[in-house]
Amino acid sequence: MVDKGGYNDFYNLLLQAERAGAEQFIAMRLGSAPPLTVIEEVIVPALTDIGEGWEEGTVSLAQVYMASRICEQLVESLLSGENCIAPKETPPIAIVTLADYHSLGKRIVSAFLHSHGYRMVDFGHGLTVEEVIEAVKRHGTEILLLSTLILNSALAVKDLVDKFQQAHLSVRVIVGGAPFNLNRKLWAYVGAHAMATNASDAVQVLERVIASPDRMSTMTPERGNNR
Ligand code: B12
Repeated sequence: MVDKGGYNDFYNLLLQAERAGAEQFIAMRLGSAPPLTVIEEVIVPALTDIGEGWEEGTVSLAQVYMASRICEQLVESLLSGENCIAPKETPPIAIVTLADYHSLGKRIVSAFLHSHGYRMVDFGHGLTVEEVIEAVKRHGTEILLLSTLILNSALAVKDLVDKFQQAHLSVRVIVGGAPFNLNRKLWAYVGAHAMATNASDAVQVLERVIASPDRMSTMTPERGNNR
């Protein structure tokens, strides 16, 4: 059997659509770790593995769908009680899922940042390049966090960045999501300023992007994950 660290049982409960069991598993984990850690160390890797199973043909789309529904509700309930520190002074920040409907990553990243004092406008998910540009103009966004889970959506970031330049909009773009995690050079190829591999890294990367308007030469050098 594949070693799924501490979340093997949770992974199996998701595949069997055992909502009550999954909730119980998470409740037990909360006894020893805070909600955001449980999300990053249990829920995100279990869903990622389910996605890999789907790609390999061992998991059905119905199982992916049920697993994601259960996780969405778990994430919402875990995040609802999350404490947050006082808002920080920042340039206007926004977050959006470009051109696809995988919304869970965006939800988690925005909750992590919120709990660290970063406030941002959520443009929603499934927006086109043109809709994002309109929203950026309307809100005067200076830092845009873009989540994409489908490769085509990740490639559309290049078009978006080009159009920002053509429209003389000075927007710093931070990207994240499966295509960028799979190909560690993609963020630079699409013209983003930076990327982060997960929600905890997003906090650190956002801090650095706010502090320095220049494009990052590596993504999160402290962790040495610029493969
Ligand atoms: C759950 C899921 C779904 C759910 C989505 C439910 C929802 N409300 O989000 C459902 C079943 C609806 C779905 C549908 C589809 N899916 Co889907 N899905 C997944 C799956 C299994 C998990 C995604 C997920 O929620 N993970 C948990 C979240 C929390 O993790 P995350 O999004 O990666 O986010 C973390 C980091 O990436 C990062 N991050 C994310 N965003 C951002 C943004 C910023 C700024 C930063 C800094 C960081 C950051 O931080 C997050 C927290 O750590 C992935 C597999 C995978 N490897 O990702 C496939 C996957 C993304 N899906 C895929 C596909 C193909 C589809 C469909 C096209 C399938 C179909 N034939 O219909 C549709 C498309 C729907 C659409 N148009 O958008 C493919 C994409 C492949 C590709 N090369 O493009 C994947 C990779 C599966 C696979 N291996 O083939 N899917």
